[in-house]
Amino acid sequence: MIRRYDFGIPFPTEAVVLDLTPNPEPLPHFTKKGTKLNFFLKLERDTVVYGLGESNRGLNKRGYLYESFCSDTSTHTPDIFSMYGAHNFLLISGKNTFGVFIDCPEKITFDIGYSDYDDLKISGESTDYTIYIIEEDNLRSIIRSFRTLIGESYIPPKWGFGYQQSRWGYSKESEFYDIADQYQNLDIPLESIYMDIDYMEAYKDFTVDPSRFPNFKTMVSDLRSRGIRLVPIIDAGVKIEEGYSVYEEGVEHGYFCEDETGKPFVAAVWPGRVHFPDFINPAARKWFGEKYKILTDCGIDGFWNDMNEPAIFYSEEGLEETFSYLDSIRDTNIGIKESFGMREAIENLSNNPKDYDRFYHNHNGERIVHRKLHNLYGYMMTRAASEGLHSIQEDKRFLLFSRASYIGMHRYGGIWTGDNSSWWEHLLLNIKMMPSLNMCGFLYSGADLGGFGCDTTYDLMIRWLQFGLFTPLMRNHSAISTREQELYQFSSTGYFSKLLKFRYRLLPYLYSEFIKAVKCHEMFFLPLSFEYEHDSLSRSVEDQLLIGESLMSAPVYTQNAAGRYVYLPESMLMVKFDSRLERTCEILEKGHHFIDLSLEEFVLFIKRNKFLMLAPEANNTDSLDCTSFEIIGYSDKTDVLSYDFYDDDGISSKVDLSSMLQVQISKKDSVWKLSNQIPQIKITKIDIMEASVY
Ligand code: MIG
Repeated sequence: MIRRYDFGIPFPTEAVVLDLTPNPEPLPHFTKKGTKLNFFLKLERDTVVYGLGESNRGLNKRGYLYESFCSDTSTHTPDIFSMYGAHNFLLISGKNTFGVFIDCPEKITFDIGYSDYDDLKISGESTDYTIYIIEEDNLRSIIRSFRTLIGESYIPPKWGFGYQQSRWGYSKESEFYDIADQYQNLDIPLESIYMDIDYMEAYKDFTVDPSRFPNFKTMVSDLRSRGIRLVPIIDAGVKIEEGYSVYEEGVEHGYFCEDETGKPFVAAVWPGRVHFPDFINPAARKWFGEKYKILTDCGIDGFWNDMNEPAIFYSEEGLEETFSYLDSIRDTNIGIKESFGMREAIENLSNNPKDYDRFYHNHNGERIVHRKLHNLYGYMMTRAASEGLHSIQEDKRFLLFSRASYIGMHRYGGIWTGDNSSWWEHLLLNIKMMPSLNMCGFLYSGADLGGFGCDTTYDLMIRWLQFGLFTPLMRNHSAISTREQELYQFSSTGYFSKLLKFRYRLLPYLYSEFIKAVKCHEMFFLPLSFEYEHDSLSRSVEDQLLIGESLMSAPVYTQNAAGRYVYLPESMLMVKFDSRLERTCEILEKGHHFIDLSLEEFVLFIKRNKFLMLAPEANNTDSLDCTSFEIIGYSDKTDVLSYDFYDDDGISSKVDLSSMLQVQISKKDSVWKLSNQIPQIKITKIDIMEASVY
C-alpha cells in the first residue's frame, strides 16, 4: 500500500508516475515539528535503515548524516555528507517496517542516528513537498511497490553491458586507434572507448575539434567496423562565444537560466564563462535534446552527461567577492587569519551554495530560484537528452547515463558513481552502493573501475574487475595525470584477457536478469537480508550480494588478502575460478567459511536449485553468441530445474518479457538433459552438482 501526503504546494518533479490522491490524515510513523520539513522517528537498537541510493558509507545507513544535495564532490572520504545524486528514499526495517520517499527538490538532511543514535531526523528548509509511505509484507515487496510508484527503469542497449575503456585526456584521433589496436593485439575484449572533454573544440558542447579529429565520421565507422563504439561526454554549461550556434540560439530564445536582472546567468566551468541551459523549461529541454543529433549523425549512439549538479568553478559574483577580499588584505601584515582567509576565499569560489541563490528557472512563466529546484538539474538534463534521442530515432535504444540525478531520472538513463579514487575502500563502497541504487530505480550503473583519482595498482585493478564482472556498467575510467590504467598498461595482461572474456560468458545471464528486474520492478543486486529476511545474520552482511535469481557474489576487496570469509544463509554451490578461468565446484553448507582466493582467483556462488547459463567467450557483443550455452547448477534433492531466460536483439526500444524462454533441465537415468525443445537455443553441456553426492 502506498499513501501520499502533500505539504504546501509541491513542485511537479515528475519523480512518480502514479497519480495518487493525497491523504488528508497526518503522516503516520513520524512526529512533525514546526512548519518546515522536519520529521522525527525513534529507532530501536536493531532497526536497520536502508536506502538513499548514491550516498556514502554502508548499506545500513544507521549512524551517520547524509545530505541530499547534488554535489560535485571530488574526494569521497568517509566524512562527506553528499554526493552527485539526491535519492530521498529510506527503507526502515525494524519493529515497524516501511518505505518513505520525500519528493522535494531542495536540500534535505537525513540524520540517521548521528546526533543521537536512537533518533532519525529528516529536515530541510522547504515547506512544499510530498511524502509517500509504502507498507507491504516484506522488504522486497516494499521495493517493488516503490518502484511501481516511480516507474520503469531505463534499459540500455545490450552493448552497454560490454567492457568499456575510458580516461580523461584522450585528445586526438591516433590515441583512439591506438587503444583499439592495443586491446585487439593483446586479444583483450573491448566494447567501447569514451571521449572525455578533450574531444571538443574549446570544451564547446556538440563540437568535435577538427584539428585533432579531421576525419571524425570515418573514425567512428572504422572503429565501429572493428566492434568498438565511441561514447562522448556532454557537459551542462554552454560556452559564451559569439558565432557558436548553441550559445547564440540559447540566448535568442531565452533558453538559459537567468540572473536577478533577467540576463543569462554567467558561471564558469571548463570552457571558461558559460550559461546554463534551463532544463526546467520544456522548450529548452527540447532544444538541447535535439542537439545530440549533431553527434548521432556522425554514427554515435551513446553519451554520458557530466557536471550537471551543476558544478560551478566560479560565478562573477563569487569572483568579485574573492578579489575584493584579497584587495582588502593586500597591504596588511598577512597573518594566520588572512592566510587561511585567502585559501578559503579561493576554495569557496567553486561549488559555492551561494551561487545557487543567484540564478533562476522559468517554470511556465514563473521565476523560481535555482536553490529550490537544485536536485532536479541533472535529472532534467538527462531527460532532455533521452527525449531528444527518442525523437531522433524512436525505435532504437541509446546508451545514456549521467553524473547528477534525482529519483525519476532512472526512467531516462543510468548513472555512474563519479570521481572515486584508486583506493581499496572505494571498491568496498562500490559493492555497498549498488543495492541502494537499485532500490531507487537506478539499475544501469557502475563505478569507475580501477578508481578515478590517484594511482591504481595491478592488484586493485584485478580485484575491482572481479567485482565489476557483475556490474551492468563495466567501465574502466581514470583522471588525467594519474597512472595510466588501460589494461595493456600493466606488465602482465593475460589474466585480464581471460577475465573479460568471462564477462561475455556471463553477459546473457546479466542481461536477462537486468531486463527482468526492470520489468518486474525487482533489484538486480539484492542484499542477503532481502532474500533471507528471517535469517538474522544476513542483516549485517554488506559485502556479499545476490545477483539476479541464481547468483551470489563475494568479492575480495582488501589488498594482499589470501581470501575472505563468506557467510552462507543456506547451502550453495561454490564455483571458484583460477587464473586460467578454469573452475572447481563444491557444495558448501549454511554458515561461515573461509575461502582461499589468491590474486588471480575469484569465486561466485550458485543458489540451491538454481543454475547459470554461460555463453561462449567473446571479445565484444557483436561477436557474442547468445544461442549456445553451457549450464552449471546446484540441485538439492530435485530432478527438475528451470530458468526463465530473456534475450532480444539488444537494440530496439520495444522490450517485453513475452519472448522469455523457460529453460528446463531434468535428470533421467542419472543424466541431466534439456527437457523441453527450445529451437532458439542450444545447450552444449550440463554440469549439475547434487547435494546428495556431497
Ligand atoms: O571536473 O571531464 O566525473 O568522470 O573525467 C572534472 C573530466 C570533470 C568529472 C567527471 C569525470 C571526468 C571529468 N569531469
